[in-house]
Amino acid sequence: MAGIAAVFTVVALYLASIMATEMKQLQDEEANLDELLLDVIQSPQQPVDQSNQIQHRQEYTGISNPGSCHCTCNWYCQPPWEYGLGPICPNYYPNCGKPRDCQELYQKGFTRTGVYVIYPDGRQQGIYVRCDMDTDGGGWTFIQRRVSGDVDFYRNWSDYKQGFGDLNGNFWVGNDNIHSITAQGNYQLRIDLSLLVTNKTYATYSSFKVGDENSGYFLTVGWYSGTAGDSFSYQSGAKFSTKDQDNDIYESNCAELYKGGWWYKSCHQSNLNGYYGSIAYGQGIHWLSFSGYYTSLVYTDMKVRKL
Ligand SMILES: *[C@@H]1O[C@H](CO)[C@@H](O)[C@H](O)[C@H]1NC(C)=O
Ligand SMILES: *[C@@H]1O[C@H](CO)[C@@H](O)[C@H](O)[C@H]1NC(C)=O
Ligand SMILES: [Ca+2]
Repeated sequence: MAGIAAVFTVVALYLASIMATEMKQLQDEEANLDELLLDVIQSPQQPVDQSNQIQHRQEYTGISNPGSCHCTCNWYCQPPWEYGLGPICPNYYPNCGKPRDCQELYQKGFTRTGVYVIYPDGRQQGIYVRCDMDTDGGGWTFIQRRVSGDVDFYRNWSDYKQGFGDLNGNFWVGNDNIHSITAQGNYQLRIDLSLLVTNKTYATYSSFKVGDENSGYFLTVGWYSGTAGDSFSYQSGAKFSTKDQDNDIYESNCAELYKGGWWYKSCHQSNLNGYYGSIAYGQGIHWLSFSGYYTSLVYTDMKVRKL
């Protein structure tokens, strides 16, 4: 009996010593990482490759989502603050302090409507977008806007994929970007429309998602409310089409017939990327329940916000 007890004691002591060594190692690593973090905060300009440490730290603290921000540095107060560009943390946590949409900017105190940089879907490279910080509580990321006929919207697939136009005027933010933004959670869509400068209306959809390019930027939209009437639910379940890529379910090419790029089916009840000012049947900027098919809207915008 005594022999067995002695064996147990020896084994227990051995295990305890291994655990103590491991604890010591972990503590040392933690100290090193804290020093490293201090280093980064104190010398933000140094272009040091710390990808190994980043990975280690993320495993160590259980942070697996690079979009989640667990960094304590106050990047938002650093210039150039207008664009939400943070100079301090990015070397350490690649996406720390990088807003994923306009709502995150709004929540950090950027309450002025205008142009900002966001980093949707864990991207390292930011994109410029326009944020509406005024309408219905603010925090909206614009995906489309028409204010005049200055920008041609009768464009090809690759233009619609990448986006085009002028963020202070008329633009399409790009189908890849719309996909990236709406893939981050449950997004609602708000569409504001004007027929005349004095005749405004709007539509909201509590669910809006656009698939990736392989899906043809497949549209899933639903649950209308508002004052404009519902002229967008009809397009749900459609792929995107352009003059050079006919993905609609009509015998000819809707994008060619109606002069835009859109989620055409057979073909449309709304044509917000149509030809500015056109009074030809179906070719103008239409929202069927508000404008009909012969009057072109003078203003439209489409914007999204996470629910
Ligand atoms: C698409 O249109 C742009 C001009 O808007 C042009 O530069 C580009 O070559 C076109 N791409 C294709 C694949 O036709
Ligand atoms: C606004 O446009 C709608 C749809 O055409 C029309 O029914 C309504 O009378 C207009 N309102 C004003 C104030 O012009
Ligand atoms: Ca077709």
